[in-house]
Amino acid sequence: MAATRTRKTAAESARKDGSGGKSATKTSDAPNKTSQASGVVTTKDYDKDFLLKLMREMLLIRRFEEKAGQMYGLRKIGGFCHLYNGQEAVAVGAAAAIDQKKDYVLTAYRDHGHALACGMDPGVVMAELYGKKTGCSKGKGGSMHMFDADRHMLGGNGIVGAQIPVATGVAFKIHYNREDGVVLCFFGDGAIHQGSFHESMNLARIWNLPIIYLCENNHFGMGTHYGRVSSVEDFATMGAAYDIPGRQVDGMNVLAVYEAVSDAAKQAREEGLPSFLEVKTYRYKGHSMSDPATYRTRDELDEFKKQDPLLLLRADLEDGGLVSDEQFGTMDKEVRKVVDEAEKFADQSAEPGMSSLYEDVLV
Ligand SMILES: Cc1ncc(C[n+]2csc(CCOP(=O)(O)OP(=O)(O)O)c2C)c(N)n1
Ligand SMILES: [Mg+2]
Repeated sequence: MAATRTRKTAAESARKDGSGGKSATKTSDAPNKTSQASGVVTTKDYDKDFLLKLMREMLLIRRFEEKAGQMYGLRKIGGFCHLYNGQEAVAVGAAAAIDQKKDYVLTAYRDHGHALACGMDPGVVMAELYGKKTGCSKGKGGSMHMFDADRHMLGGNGIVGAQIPVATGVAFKIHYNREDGVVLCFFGDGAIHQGSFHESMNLARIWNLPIIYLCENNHFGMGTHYGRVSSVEDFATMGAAYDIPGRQVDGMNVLAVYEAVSDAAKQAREEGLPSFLEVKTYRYKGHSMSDPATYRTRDELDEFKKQDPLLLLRADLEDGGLVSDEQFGTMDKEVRKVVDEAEKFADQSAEPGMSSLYEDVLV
């Protein structure tokens, strides 16, 4: 077996700049203080086209989710549906840091944003929401099961934490075949206490697998605040139990996410080491379409919206003279058109035939 054990201590593994070590920032209900405008990470070191690409992708996800919510209300979409509004910077910043030709992405059920950030066609994603046969899972998976083998986007999982051991297996395949890839595994704060997460972290360190465990801490697992169900509030410390560097990241700042995932991917690719990122973000909508989110106050939501990832990046781009109000308006118009066309495509597509009920079913 190629899975040889070449262990390094956490100190040896930690990056020179310290980012591989845990950040001991105390978490709280207050929004993250580091904004794109005032924080460590700024737009000035980045290429304009790259920044505009990040902006457009976040905008596309926001407009797509708004449309999905609207169409759910009109009963065009049925079943489970979990929206990603507020978390756009996480999927976009992370996906921009990997190479999907050789790297892989796995995530949970709140997956529309990840699918779009991975470059999936908005029409195909919307058609899946509509349960149409032109959808990425032929209309039989729905909102929770976005999938695109060509783009190495291996889903979309409805069982909390189920993707974590699967992602670890994909990382083992890369390691075993001596490939150059890295696995980016997203999951929520509600998944962090699943045994499968802890078993996976342990195996990943014993075998030194090239995987990034990325916890999107959006503050809630259904209606429960993470602080009520976790013995530690700083999740980033959890990696230490498995000798895996942990780091806390501002998930409202797309560049902070991009940088953290770039570092982790480099470490995985060059040293074959796993890492763990706790990315602090906030979910604007309820858990799913039926949740009025009465377990939080309007004031709390409004506070987080003040550091909206799109507003912050836009403010930075405008401050730096990289984009004008008018240019932003043009981008928004173009993105809205893409989303309208995606909806039209989904609406006009055919339902899967009855005979397809038995296709792709493993018995
Ligand atoms: C194994 C398992 N237990 C319980 C559920 C029910 N459930 C669905 S979503 C959810 C909360 C998960 O929260 P989190 O991981 O933080 O993801 P988020 O919804 O915030 O994106 C739970 C408990 C489930 N789907 N699977
Ligand atoms: Mg959560």
